[in-house]
Amino acid sequence: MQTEVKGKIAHAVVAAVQLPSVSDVEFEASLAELRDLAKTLGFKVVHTFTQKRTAFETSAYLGPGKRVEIRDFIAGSEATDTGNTPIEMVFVDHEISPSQARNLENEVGCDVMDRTMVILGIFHRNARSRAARAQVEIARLGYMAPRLREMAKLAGPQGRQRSGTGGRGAGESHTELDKRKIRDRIAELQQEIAAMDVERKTQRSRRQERQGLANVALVGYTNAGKSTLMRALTGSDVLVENKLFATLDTTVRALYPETVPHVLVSDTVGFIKNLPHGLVASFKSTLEEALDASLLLHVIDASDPGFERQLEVTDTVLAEIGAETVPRIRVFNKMDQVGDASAQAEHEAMLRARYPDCFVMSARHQADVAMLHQAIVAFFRKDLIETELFLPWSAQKLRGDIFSGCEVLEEHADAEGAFFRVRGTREVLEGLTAQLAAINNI
Ligand SMILES: Nc1nc2c(ncn2[C@@H]2O[C@H](COP(=O)(O)OP(=O)(O)OP(=O)(O)O)[C@@H](O)[C@H]2O)c(=O)[nH]1
Ligand SMILES: [Mg+2]
Repeated sequence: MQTEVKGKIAHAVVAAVQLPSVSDVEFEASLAELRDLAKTLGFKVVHTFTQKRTAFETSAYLGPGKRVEIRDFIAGSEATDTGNTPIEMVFVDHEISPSQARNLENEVGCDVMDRTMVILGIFHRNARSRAARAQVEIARLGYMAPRLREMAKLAGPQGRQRSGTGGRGAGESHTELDKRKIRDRIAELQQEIAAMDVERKTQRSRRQERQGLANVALVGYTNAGKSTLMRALTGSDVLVENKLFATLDTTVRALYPETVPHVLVSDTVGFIKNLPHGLVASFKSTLEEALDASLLLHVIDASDPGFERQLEVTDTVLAEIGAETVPRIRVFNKMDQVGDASAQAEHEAMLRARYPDCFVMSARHQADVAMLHQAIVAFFRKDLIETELFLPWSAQKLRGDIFSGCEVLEEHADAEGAFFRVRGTREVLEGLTAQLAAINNI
């Protein structure tokens, strides 16, 4: 996307209608988020236009007076003698129809992008892997498909006349053809994704087969600090950026320093309010990692004034994918950004009162990260049991499995074999006992 004009960052304005059902706080939070999204796309938002209406204006989303106001503002920015940077884009905080977008563009005299297009644009730009790219393309095609007919209608009265004659007019068949092409392409991409899913499931079950692996998934609103925590908890170098939707693929790493049981941490795609429907659907498979997890770390940016709304959005999406029953720890992050020490203490007290058992921390403080590490380990250790195993000399090949899957508390040997007192998960211990029984029966 062209966002640089003569070495300067492209300027833009935001415009939005406030419907009666939307509170001022909610409205302001949504606008602030749209400005962040615009920034992520590389624009500088220099002005915000708002308007209270009982409904969106049918032809061009905003009422006529507001349209003129924006047109004048944009025309003023283009006046060569002022040294101003011209406005390149109007961002609209709702999903609007193509005809509304076209009419608005014509009237204000610059390009218009709605919220859905902005999010799709960011996803498109940030998608790295084959799977993420295919998922984003499906969502983009899905966004375009229902708009083709309307776009054809906009082509003028001729197209309508032809299709009105009873037979299939040129305009109509063109739309149909494009629609079919889109359908075919979506089907093709879905097949690709299905194949990748099979691969991913195999990898996943292989991971689970490797004894005693426990899974934690980091979930939460975009920019909450999930990848930063992933880095801190696993010593890995996953992508961290002060941008929305920096992460689109799930990455999995082992908790470091290593623990018994071994814990795998996955980083997931961030959530946002009004995530375009196509994206929710396409990213479900990514989010399914969260379903497989035994523990969710729900990361929340405690320094964001709209954190409660973000928390609710995440809870809702998790419920939608059926993950509401997975145990979770709420992690309020970025506490270092919450004012001075007394403001931080006050905020922390409020959070602890409202969300019992939550974690309040900063990913930038090593001591906090170490405590979270401990809390994760404690969660998995509470299910550990102790038992004794006897390994005859003939079964020494299981020795490696014992050491990798359990914590060995004691070991001694005699002429027959080795005794172990071990601590591990029920599944691992049952697995080992079954293997030992099989060996002893041979
Ligand atoms: N001050 C402060 N900044 C933090 C903290 N944790 C993360 N950040 C910053 O917040 C920004 C976003 O962090 P990420 O880890 O990329 O966030 P994310 O949740 O993975 O975001 P998406 O991948 O977009 O969903 C980065 O600039 C981080 O450096 C924290 O505890 N304190
Ligand atoms: Mg991330």
